[in-house]
Amino acid sequence: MKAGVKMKKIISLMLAVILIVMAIPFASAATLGDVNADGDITAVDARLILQVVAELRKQSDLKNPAGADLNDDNQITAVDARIILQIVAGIRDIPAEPEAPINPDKAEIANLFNTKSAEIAKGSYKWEKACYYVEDLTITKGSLSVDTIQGTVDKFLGIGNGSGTEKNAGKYAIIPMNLKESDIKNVAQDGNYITLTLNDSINPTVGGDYPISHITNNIVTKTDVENEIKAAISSATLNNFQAKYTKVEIMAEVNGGKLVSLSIRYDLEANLGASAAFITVEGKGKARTEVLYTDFNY
Ligand SMILES: [Ca+2]
Ligand SMILES: [Ca+2]
Repeated sequence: MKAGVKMKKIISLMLAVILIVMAIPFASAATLGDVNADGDITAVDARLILQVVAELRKQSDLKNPAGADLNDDNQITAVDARIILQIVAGIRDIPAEPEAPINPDKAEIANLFNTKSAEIAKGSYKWEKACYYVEDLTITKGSLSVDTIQGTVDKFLGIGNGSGTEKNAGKYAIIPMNLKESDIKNVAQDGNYITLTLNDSINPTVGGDYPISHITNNIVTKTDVENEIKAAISSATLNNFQAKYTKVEIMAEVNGGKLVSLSIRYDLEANLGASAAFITVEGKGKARTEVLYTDFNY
């Protein structure tokens, strides 16, 4: 009898231990990456993260907001969505514990991007861009046809999607970068992925000494806008114009010392005032451009 009681005690103790052991990994594995908290990590979770990145959704609106930062760098970026897609594709394990982010040296990273962009600019590549309004162009004063101004502004901003090879990349072509340590606000590395954010640029020029000018030729200037507006309404003059480039981010995948992919994204906040005859128009808008470069042929 005594042996039986002892055995029962041992079995119940073992059961308790098993239950506790089972409960621990289950709780943590279910949270990271499963942002809609449906118990699975799927492409839906990646899409939700991208919506947060695109500001179409707030992180706090996610059922499991804490599960969105997969690389534990304290920010929600496209890198987190990509990690999910890699998990979904079976080429990456669910991170059991967030890895400590590496904060590489800014000067070193600037040098890496300058060297690598010069290499890939010489070869061939594929590019794909999306440009859309985050905040539509709004006319704050005046009554000149919004459609006319909108159409003109769309054109100079490059609103819409596009893709191709380096031969027709035009202003979206990769340029040998001229990044300086002082351009870089933040840099983070997650395995082969390096993400850096740059400081804002106000009224930059192509090839000028501005953070955005150091990474792309796709710069909108007052002259560009003036020419476009004059082409639409010949009597119009552009009285004032301000282009502010914010949220400038470069992300690259580096493997074996080579660049595998490169993505450049930024917001352009434009304020402009134009007049034609007796009409004065003031407006503002905010567009986001994302360009992804792949298939590098060195
Ligand atoms: Ca999910
Ligand atoms: Ca993150």
